[in-house]
Amino acid sequence: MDFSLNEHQEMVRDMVRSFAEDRIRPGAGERDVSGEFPFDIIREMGELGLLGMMVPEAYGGADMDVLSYLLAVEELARVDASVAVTMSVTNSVCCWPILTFGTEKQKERYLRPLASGEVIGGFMLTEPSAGSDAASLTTRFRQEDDRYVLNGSKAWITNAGVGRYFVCLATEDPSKRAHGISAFILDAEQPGVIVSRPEEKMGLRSSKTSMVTLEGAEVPLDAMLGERGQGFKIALATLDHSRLGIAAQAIGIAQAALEESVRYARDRRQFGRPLIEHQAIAFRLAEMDTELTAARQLLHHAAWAAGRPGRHSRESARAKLYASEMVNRLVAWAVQIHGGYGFSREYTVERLYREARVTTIYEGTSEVQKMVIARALTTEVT
Ligand code: COS
Repeated sequence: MDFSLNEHQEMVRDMVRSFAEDRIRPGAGERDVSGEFPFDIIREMGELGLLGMMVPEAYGGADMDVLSYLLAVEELARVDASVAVTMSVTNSVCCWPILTFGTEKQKERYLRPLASGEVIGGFMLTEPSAGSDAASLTTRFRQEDDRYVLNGSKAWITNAGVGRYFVCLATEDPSKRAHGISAFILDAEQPGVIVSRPEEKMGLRSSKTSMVTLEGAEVPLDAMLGERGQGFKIALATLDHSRLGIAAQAIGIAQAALEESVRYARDRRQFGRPLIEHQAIAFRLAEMDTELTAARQLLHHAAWAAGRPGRHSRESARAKLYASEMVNRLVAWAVQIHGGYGFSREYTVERLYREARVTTIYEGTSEVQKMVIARALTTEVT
């Protein structure tokens, strides 16, 4: 068993790390306050191939493996989780399902602009009354001559207002639950797509998230993704993939929390010596390092599973569950180590504390991840 990264993966990690340090870190704190979306940075990331990382070169992508993508997400999140989520959403819930379930024509048409960063992508599943119970969604579609027409409300849509192409789930009959749902590639640049004011979020403040109302939104017939009635399976397979990105985001935030804590514990003196020479603090840092490494190994194992044929729902759920719960413990400890300074906006750990919070919630709560894992257990144990 070899735990090392290959040369290519190391190169991607190093390249993203230096881009994140040079271009993203300088304005991260300011953007957190202003909520300004970093269009320039996202465009540059497109030029670097970071928005279509797993898209083959034939469609303008960087043609990289899942682990390279996850390393990139981690490096971005270590510096600015808002940028990381904008990037991971475009890669994993927009490019990935189009690549996996799309027709040749759809791949040619939608992946190229997404992979180059010309446009940003997203995913419209959640609704005001359909969160964890995703099959209860009520956004309706009907066919009208040469197009589908969609009506309903989508909630918590990341990249709404800044993105153009969205994989959108809608039903032809809510009573059919999962089996009535189809997936569409929706172009948000049309009058039938109405984006509300961005949500005022606790963290990830410079990534944009809004409610979207579909009022007669039109989708051409050839922009249905996969077969009619297969949308729910497409959505869940997409989430199996995208949850890896959220785990990577959690790991990046945790890495930053650990680094900030070690630095602070080395510099800050109390009772005549640096904090790190107090066993209570040193042991806490050791626990942080261990939990972080455990989460990373679980994620890399899930990335390996994702590269194999068949479903990897349970591996993704475990990685996302553990990493997101882990980061919330770590950021709380990081704030504690910083004492009063950790409660101040002047210190990065305050932002990390807020950024971490959503990771146990979006792309499936911790409770949903446990449902996925527990269901696998019930069928596995005889
Ligand atoms: N990949 C592909 N197909 C899947 C799947 C997966 N990971 N998981 C389930 N399916 C299939 C099932 O096999 C079933 O198909 P059949 O009816 O043909 O047998 C169908 O999908 C319905 O599955 P199930 O009955 O298990 O669906 P549930 O309504 O019970 O939902 C959970 C299961 C809770 C796991 C799902 O609703 C979920 O993940 N919810 C959270 C949604 C989420 O993450 N929201 C955040 C949105 S993005 S911010």
